[in-house]
Amino acid sequence: MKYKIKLIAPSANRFFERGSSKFHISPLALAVLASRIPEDFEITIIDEASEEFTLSDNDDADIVGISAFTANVKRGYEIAEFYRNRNVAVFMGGHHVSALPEEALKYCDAVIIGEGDIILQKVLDDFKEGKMKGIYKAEERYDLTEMPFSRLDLLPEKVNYLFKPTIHLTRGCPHSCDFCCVPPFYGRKLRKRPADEIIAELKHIKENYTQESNWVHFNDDNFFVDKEYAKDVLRKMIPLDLKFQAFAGLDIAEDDELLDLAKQAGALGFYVGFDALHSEDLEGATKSVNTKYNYIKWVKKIQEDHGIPVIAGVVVGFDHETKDSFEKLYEFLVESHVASMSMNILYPYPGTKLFDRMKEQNRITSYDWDNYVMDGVNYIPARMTQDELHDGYVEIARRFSADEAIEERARYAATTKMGELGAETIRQWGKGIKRHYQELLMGDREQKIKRPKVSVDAI
Ligand code: B12
Ligand code: SF4
Repeated sequence: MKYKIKLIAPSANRFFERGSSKFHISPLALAVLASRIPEDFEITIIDEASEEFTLSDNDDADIVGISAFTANVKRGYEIAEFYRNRNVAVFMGGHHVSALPEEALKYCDAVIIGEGDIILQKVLDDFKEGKMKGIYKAEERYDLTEMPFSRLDLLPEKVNYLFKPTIHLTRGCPHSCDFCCVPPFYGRKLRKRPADEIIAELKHIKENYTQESNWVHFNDDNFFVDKEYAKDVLRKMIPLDLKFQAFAGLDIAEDDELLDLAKQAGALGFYVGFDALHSEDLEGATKSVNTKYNYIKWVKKIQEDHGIPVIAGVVVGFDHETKDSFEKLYEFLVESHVASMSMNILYPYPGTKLFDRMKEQNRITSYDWDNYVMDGVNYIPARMTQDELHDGYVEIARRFSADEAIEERARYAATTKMGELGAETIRQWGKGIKRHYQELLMGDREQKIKRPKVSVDAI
């Protein structure tokens, strides 16, 4: 008889201040971990934010594994306690519990710190012997060779995921942005899957999961850190006839060969983090258009010369910013003609240098992880109030997702190498961000959570 293992990605109690807990993002971590589970286990993956799932006394799981980041960890703890109270073995992993394992251990039997791929075997062996308990730490970094194909077949079929199917090629990041969990978690050395192994998995994905769209999403923080490696992968991807999106740094604009290859390999858009290039000096980072990196020129190069739309990854709330910074940011978004935007308020996530610094400065205003919603403010900004930060964020979102603004971007795209396809993609993305920002953020501002009213004088 097989052991029944349930891998759960909890929903967040809410993802937005207004309380929505639906957010359709496929949990790649669980599909990757499932590929490591031996055959004497029968695996089920539950993605609570996307499918119906009720905690039930009739649940027949023998063991439960829960993946959590900060925004969904409290729901994760509720689920863990539910099973543990019914004598089902429960273990947890992921970014949040890796940073705060002692906190997590109050709710489950075992916590895995770091990458689960290899250590999972030991956890499951201990479970079979009835001794799975305490903290397990992935001591060595996985070199990413001979990685089994992730078990995308176990993800809920009918969900219209924002990104699916997904794959990742690399781990680690040489930069050290102080708000980011990646360097402390994955290390600063970039590790890369062998190109041929990626191509084999991409073929498998194309045959089984892309349907007629041939669409795939790369979940790497930045697919192009090692440009020669990226070129090798891209060259080998061309015959596969895929379409893809990936995260990138703006420095790709300097490499025409790379951009040509990306286009030929099917690049439909790049999420570009506008802070990555300032990683060594975030305090001095500025969203002004006159940075030494000359953002506008580079965005234009990627979009106009190579026909690949850029989605700006923007974080607001850094210490150098004031309430006047929002206008400059919006001007930049308009002048650069970025095709779309993904904007986040700065977060002091546990495990980051930013968290330690803000904690020491007594600037963190909430340790209730349910408040770490996408549009929350959980710290005292240095040069504006919390409300000024939130209002500035909402105002940018409102302007950027207005119909005229979307249409303006689409019209511009049609006049460049992005062409009509780029224009149509921008309209589709526009609908997405409009839904995302306008319905969820602006809908009923009365229901906003009450955050402490703190002024700049308080620090
Ligand atoms: C791609 C990505 C996205 C994409 C797609 C996400 C997806 N789920 O597919 C988008 C852009 C939509 C996104 C959105 C968000 N993201 Co994101 N994202 C990432 C990124 C770059 C890669 C995630 C990934 O797929 N990695 C590949 C998998 C295989 O790795 P993994 O998830 O780390 O899992 C490994 C280990 O963590 C561990 N593990 C994980 N779970 C478990 C469970 C068990 C039981 C065990 C044993 C082990 C284990 O083992 C796995 C294999 O080694 C990471 C950064 C990073 N490199 O991790 C940020 C990251 C996960 N995101 C982050 C955040 C904050 C978010 C948002 C909340 C942002 C926001 N404020 O809007 C949303 C949440 C959306 C959601 N519901 O997932 C943070 C999480 C920090 C935290 N403490 O909460 C990260 C770490 C980036 C950062 N800021 O530092 N994200
Ligand atoms: S460049 Fe991106 S992944 Fe690397 S440390 Fe900075 S934010 Fe994190």
